[in-house]
Amino acid sequence: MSYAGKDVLIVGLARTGLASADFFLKRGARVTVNDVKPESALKEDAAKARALGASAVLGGHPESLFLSADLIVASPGVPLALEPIRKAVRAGVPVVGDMEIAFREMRGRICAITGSNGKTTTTALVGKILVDAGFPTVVAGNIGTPLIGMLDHDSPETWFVCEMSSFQLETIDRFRPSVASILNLTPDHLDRYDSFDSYADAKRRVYRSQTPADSLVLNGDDPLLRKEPAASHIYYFSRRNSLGEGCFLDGPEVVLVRRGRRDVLMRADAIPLKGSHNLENVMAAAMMADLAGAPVESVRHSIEAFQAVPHRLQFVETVRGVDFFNDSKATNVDATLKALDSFSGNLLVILGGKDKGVDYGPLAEPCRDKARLVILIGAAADKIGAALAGVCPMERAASMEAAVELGFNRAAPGDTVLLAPACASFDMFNNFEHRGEVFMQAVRELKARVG
Ligand code: UMA
Repeated sequence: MSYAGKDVLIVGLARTGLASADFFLKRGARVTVNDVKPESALKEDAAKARALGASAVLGGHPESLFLSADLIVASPGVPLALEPIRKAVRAGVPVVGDMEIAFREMRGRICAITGSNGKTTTTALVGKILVDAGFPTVVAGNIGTPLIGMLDHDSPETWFVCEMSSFQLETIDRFRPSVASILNLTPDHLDRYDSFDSYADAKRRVYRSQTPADSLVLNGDDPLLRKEPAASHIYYFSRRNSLGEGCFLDGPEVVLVRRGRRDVLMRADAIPLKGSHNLENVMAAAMMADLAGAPVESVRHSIEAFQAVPHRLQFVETVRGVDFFNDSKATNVDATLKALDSFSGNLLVILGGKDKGVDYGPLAEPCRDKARLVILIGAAADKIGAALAGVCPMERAASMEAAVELGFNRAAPGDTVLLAPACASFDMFNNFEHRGEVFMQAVRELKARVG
């Protein structure tokens, strides 16, 4: 497809916007980048976009810009419900995301991973397994690197291992992964979707262009994922049952069953990641890597050598017998439930942040069973406090540093202070990584002070 001379409008000027501008300018398009934030908030990125050769229209979304474009590329953070985007769609202007554009040009194959939780760990693990097995591999997408910026590494042998959010799946069209996975479906992002069903439908788009030659790896333990009307070949992963072809737990062993063959991958207790949800992530990753052609031996070695991804149940320090874990990536209730499930008890849990319109009620039972104290932070503190009223002791902290201090002061040796906030971070921090860094820094300072 030729973009030469076309008017391309890129909405959202951050990582995806800049990488997209670069892509289209290199192909001779006239590129305008547009962002709701004013010039003063986007100085560096606006300068970079202009240096590449793009025009920048900042501080709003003027309709005329959208209606006059030949193609609109929406960044993941930009909702398609934005009025000028809706008008452009009605006027017949194509609106897609960077992953669709990248796919159309790519010669390599895609392994696409979505789900409500575990995407980043699973994506990183599949990436590591394929690299270790000697395949040319690119890891991209929601994990932090726009896919459209990685095409310099494209070849017919390349595997693009992509973490895909529901936002990114909304803007695909012909995007067709050779291997796809939905890890689980639980409520999230209900501030952007009108219902859980429309969020789940966005996730299901990952397989809609797949053919019988492609593979789909689904969580057999998630009742919502047991009857997917996919054209592709379905494999399951399950901790409970053996469900035809897939990756299953058989007593103490993880086994791969496919194409009439059964291989023991490894013992489950040899997996270095904490928590039963990570066992699921590992099974999904092993199945996908197997489908991509990685030898079983190599898959096993890569899993044994895999370290937790930063901010996902990451061990930080032990301070006077109190363990500190950073699960800042627990940005929704289900992720927090999984974090709580990974510990047997004696927890001091830091909860709160920016609310995403969800019900915190499901946290009550595990907090009653396992939490000695819940420490509330951020804008959602009142809402969570109301949902957990009478369940367990609760206290508030005005900052992350104060939360760490409070957790340590209330803990006894053998206890664990766990940051698993169940909320987005944007009320107090730039993003979940920033939140996790501030938490870990506060823990390190505490250790330096008290030894
Ligand atoms: N903006 C507008 N108008 C709007 C909304 C946003 O102009 O109505 C502008 C903002 O002012 C901002 C820009 O859009 O300047 C931000 O765009 P973006 O959020 O898409 O930022 P990117 O840096 O391109 O990051 C995106 C993903 N962001 C989101 O989905 C919110 C990153 O996922 C992803 O890593 C990156 O592309 C590369 O693929 C982050 C994320 O939070 C990690 N994802 C969510 C999650 O994991 O829960 C889905």
